[in-house]
Amino acid sequence: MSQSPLVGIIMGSDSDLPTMQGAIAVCEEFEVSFEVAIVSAHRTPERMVDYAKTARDRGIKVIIAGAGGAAHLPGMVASLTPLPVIGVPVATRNLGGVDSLYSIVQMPAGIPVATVAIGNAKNAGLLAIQILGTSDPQLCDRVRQYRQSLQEMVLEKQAKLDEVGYKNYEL
Ligand code: RP5
Repeated sequence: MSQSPLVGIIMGSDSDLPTMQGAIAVCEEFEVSFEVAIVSAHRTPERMVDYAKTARDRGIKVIIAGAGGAAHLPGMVASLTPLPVIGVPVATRNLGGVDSLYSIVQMPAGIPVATVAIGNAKNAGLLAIQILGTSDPQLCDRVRQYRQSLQEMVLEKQAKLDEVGYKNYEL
């Protein structure tokens, strides 16, 4: 996007990218500028420090950080910047992402990371939009419209359920 990015979407590895597409898709849908970067807490620690320390001055308002396993990226970035950080626990092969979730969610008092469900980068994207919406009424209105569309979707499903009955309902 040409406008300077408002949302920083970072991840520990390119293997996290499929998971993080959920956040990317939300930013695209809401037409919010964003950047995507691989920033590993363990493999590129100095790059992580540089990214976190310069993010605010570069105009970033919210950081979404995805990581798996010993998922230190969101917490370390949160400790290095006053910007809000949303952590996405990436599912892992051996422990299913519970390792990632615990690593991200159990932050010590004083350094919060807003943690979404395992693999739920979509919610991270939506929360980032809502944070930006606190100072952007138009964006806030679009969040309300989005919520309205969720309601309509459920009501349409109910209408279909009423019509065909639960035995014949196909997902
Ligand atoms: C973490 O290690 C990354 O966030 C990723 O989820 C996990 C595995 O990374 P790769 O070995 O696939 O590069 O740092």
